[in-house]
Amino acid sequence: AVIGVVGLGYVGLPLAVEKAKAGYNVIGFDVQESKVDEVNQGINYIGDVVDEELKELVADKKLKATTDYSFIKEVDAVAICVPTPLDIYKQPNTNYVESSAHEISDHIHEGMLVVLESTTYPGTTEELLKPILEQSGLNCGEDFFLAYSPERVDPGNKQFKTKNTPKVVGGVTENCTEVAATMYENVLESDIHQVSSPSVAEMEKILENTFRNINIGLANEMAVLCNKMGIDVWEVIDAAATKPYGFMPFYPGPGLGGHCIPIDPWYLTWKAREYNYHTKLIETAGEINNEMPNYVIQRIMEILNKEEKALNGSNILVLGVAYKKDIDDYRESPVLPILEKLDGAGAVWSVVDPYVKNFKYKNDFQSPIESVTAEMLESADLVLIATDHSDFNYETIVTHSKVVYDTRNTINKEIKGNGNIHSL
Ligand code: SAJ
Repeated sequence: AVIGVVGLGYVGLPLAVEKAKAGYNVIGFDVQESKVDEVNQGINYIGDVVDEELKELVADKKLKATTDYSFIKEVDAVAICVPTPLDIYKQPNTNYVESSAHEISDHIHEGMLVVLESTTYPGTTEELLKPILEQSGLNCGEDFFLAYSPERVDPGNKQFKTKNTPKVVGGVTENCTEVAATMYENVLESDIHQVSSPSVAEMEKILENTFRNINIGLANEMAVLCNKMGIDVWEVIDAAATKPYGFMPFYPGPGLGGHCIPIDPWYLTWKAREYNYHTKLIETAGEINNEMPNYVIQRIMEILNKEEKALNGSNILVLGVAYKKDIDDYRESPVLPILEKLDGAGAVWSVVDPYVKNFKYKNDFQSPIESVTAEMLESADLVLIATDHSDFNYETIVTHSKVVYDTRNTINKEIKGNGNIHSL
């Protein structure tokens, strides 16, 4: 059988590789020529995909990529794995989903299975996708099958990958669910959990990520309060985590990054308005998380004041710009607003990141310094640990820095500084 994957990013490329490894012939579709070319040369641009596997699958003609969506007519099943971002008004932008649906609708044929994997508001599959696909004249549930199955890719997670992470599947009709579940059973080793509709599957994904967003917001609120009360919030969380049931630790940080957790809850907030419902908890957690960059700047000012220095004119060495440790993705990274606020306060900053090769800052690109040196540490008025990459040598950092502001609690207790380490 031939399977199509539309969107060759963090979700689509690993999925395409797994489907090819399961024995399907896979055609990957992407609008970006560069991604298509790299896949066809066996070059993987996603850390989680193993180079050799991709090379082999491409060489064996099990996997190819194209920008020509007319090849959709050759596939028996197609998974849509395109971005679902927010626009500047925090409104859902489903343009990529819609344009993919129109391409598929132009080339859909009898018996085809279409699965939407992108995280989106409940109702997208049945209200948005289904009508576009039925413009082909084919009927959903009879002539073609349509389901929603959320992706659960955790970039950088060594234990849970596409292949062994349980999958939820909800079809428009019973047989849509069956057909979609069967396809995933042939591709994945993990449990395939069937639900009664696409809306249930869409909503459960939003619940997963909103759960994280809100609990991180709670951790951040605790951090701000504990700082005022002179209580070590990290010690508090570790103590709470000794509870063996009913508690799960989340940690405070400089803010919420990534292309999912800060974004997905707002898809629900937007849809809830259609039902005259105000998602107060989601919005409050969002305000708390979005306030963290300001909190970081305020703490930096406090710490510099103790050294009788103003932030204005100070040299700030920022360690890490990626939105979380040991990955190269800086989308929505809280470090970006932190840099803007440092600029606004007249500070001089430079960024070190061993993973992120360059990042878009205001209207141009910045290239982070690959690795940190003793000289850089010594010449900084304050060293900000923004991303707790494993590659940083925290011993060296503490030894050579005048002042360290560790927003990730990475410096473990063994590394005794000269009292120059400040926590979030
Ligand atoms: N963060 C905190 N405190 C925490 C956990 C995370 O501040 O306790 C921050 C991180 O630094 C990061 C952001 O939140 O900036 C998001 O981190 P994340 O760990 O949720 O990672 P993502 O966004 O790469 O991937 C998540 C997946 N991660 C986990 O469940 C651990 C999962 O929720 C989804 O599969 C994925 O989003 C998605 O694509 O929806």
